[in-house]
Amino acid sequence: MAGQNQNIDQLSINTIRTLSIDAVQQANSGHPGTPLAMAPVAYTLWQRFLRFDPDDPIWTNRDRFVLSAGHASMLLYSLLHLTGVKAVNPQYEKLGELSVTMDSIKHFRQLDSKAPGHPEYRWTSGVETTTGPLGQGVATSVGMAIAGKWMATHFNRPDFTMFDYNVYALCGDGDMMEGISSEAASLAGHLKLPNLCWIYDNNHITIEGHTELAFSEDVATRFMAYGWNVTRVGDANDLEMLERAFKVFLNTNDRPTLIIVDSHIAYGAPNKQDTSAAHGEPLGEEEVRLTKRSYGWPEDAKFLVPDGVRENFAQGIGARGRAASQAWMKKFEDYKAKYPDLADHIYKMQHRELPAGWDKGLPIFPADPKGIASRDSSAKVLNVIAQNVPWLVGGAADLAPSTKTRLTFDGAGDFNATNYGGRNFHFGIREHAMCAIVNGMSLSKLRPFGSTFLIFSDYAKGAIRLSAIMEIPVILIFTHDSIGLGEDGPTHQPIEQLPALRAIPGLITVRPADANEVAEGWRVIMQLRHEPVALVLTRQALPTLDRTKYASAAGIAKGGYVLADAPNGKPEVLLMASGSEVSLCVGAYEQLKKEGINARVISMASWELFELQSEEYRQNVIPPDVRARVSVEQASTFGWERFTGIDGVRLGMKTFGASAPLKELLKKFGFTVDNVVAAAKQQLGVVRQ
Ligand SMILES: Cc1ncc(C[n+]2csc(CCOP(=O)(O)OP(=O)(O)O)c2C)c(N)n1
Ligand SMILES: [Mg+2]
Repeated sequence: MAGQNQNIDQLSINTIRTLSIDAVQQANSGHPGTPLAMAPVAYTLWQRFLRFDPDDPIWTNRDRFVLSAGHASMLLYSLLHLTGVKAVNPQYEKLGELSVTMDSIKHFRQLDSKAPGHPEYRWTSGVETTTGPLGQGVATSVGMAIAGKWMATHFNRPDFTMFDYNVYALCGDGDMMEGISSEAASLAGHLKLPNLCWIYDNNHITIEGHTELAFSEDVATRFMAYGWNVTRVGDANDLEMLERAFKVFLNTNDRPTLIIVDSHIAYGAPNKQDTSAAHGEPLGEEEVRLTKRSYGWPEDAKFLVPDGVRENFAQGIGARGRAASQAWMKKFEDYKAKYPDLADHIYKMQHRELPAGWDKGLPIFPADPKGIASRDSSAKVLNVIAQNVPWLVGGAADLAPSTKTRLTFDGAGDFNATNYGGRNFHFGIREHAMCAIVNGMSLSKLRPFGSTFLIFSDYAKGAIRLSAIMEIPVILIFTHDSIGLGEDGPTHQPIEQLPALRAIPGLITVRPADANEVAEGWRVIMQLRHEPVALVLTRQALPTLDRTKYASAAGIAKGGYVLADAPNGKPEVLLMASGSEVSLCVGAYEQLKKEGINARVISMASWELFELQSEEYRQNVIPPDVRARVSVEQASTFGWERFTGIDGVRLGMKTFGASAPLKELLKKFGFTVDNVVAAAKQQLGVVRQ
């Protein structure tokens, strides 16, 4: 029987290892090497340090563990299973059953298993964030650490430490090579986040072979330069040295800690250890047998959990986690009595609810032909809502003066190493890390926003699509949304970015046409609980439409709505646009009206919200029998066919833009009332023939 001559630590570690390789072997797919090597590291952390209650994996003040090396997912599933982590449903209800059952492990990487190829937040309880694209996990962990510090500053009171959790991320060579980890580590060091610990699996192996092929920098020196505390463990199997390293982290109160652990990928596999072959393919039946033999494990046993292993975890992380979470719950009762408002806010945040009066004082903008840029109207609205919602926080990647996302009211303050309660964040020129960090902040239940120019959404795409996969309500504010930005020219003028964002499943794009659509758009955005948003705004002024003459901006809640209609309600031609081009359509509508042509203007601010509406509503807005259709948008026309039909006209950008004043660009690229009128007439001609 396994374990007769192994102490319980070793037995538990080898259980993690053998479960992992058995699952990979059964799936005939996956990554066995790193779970074998890192099992002692993860074990030491979970069993001896992590304050995490397996019965309550969403306990607010739990320590977070992020497996940034997402390919080593079986390491995490083995831990979730053996520690008995319970499932929680999307309504935050604890279900009593295991998050990862043995059956899930036996069905690793199979349809509907709670043990998918890479760890997926929302799908498997206990997974703190979705990882797999290397670098995302570590960058996201910085957002979790930031949120921990912000919440501690905002909510803790003398005698009431409601927030003091730590964030641990396990990463590998791939994470270290990805640029996003450098962005994130640089900011974490600058912010001196003492609650953040990265563990670097320094195994010198990636897919193509030895890291000598492409990676020779001195990681320790690099992190010291970032201002991190760096410590080393020379042998991943040395539990006492690992314990010492975690204590160093816990005793370091003025900066983040990097623990560099030297390890051997596929430790114990006689023919695969230290080779890249152990990274991405199953060991093979024979090698699995030999590996088990090297551990003193029964060679033919599969998915074996020896007696005493579950009990060991229950006595370690289980007992410590439960005691900590129950003490917290008890303290929270007293806190509630003493600070009912703060306690109410903690509860609401955790459930992604809004505080009472969150939309109080939302501005209404009077009609104004000169108008206001949507970035400016958004600034006004954001600053009202942020005063009502204390945990609405965020910032920009060094562009706040341009994106107008600064919170300017009294007491908003700046988040920095000497003020973890500030609400304005300076992410620096690090768009990709910014979006991963806001993901981490959102996963910790702040309501974060990040902003930059729309063009640079490309730099952040890897993190943005994870917001959507995870279904978390981050708010991304993208300004300078078209050639309308003018002189900065083609490098700064977005063309394909809007369609690219619209192509991300689950991401809601909102491109308001005027100031009142901005205000109503924010009203919709704030109420989203599981959808990320890209709010797309202009640099240039947009006329504020006269809403006594045209339909109410509240229509934006439905994504697309009839803004101006044919007097008899029977349009001959549909003019559709989003954002800055809506007023162009209104101009064309007025001109067509004078000529006796019945047009309808549709503001299509959010394709995704529009598509959520009933078929009846959508057909009321876009009547199927009205075939004369024109779309206008200062972007690639890609995708507008869905609204215009293939026989409609799509006015848009077929090339990159140019550097010139806005007026000249509009003429050069054809965004004029005359062109919209001509397109409408051409459409009517085509249909009438
Ligand atoms: C952004 C990104 N690029 C590429 C990959 C594909 N990939 C998965 S694992 C891996 C190698 C990772 O090496 P390392 O981090 O050292 O992990 P180890 O093999 O040591 O476990 C690569 C290239 C990925 N998952 N994410
Ligand atoms: Mg490696």
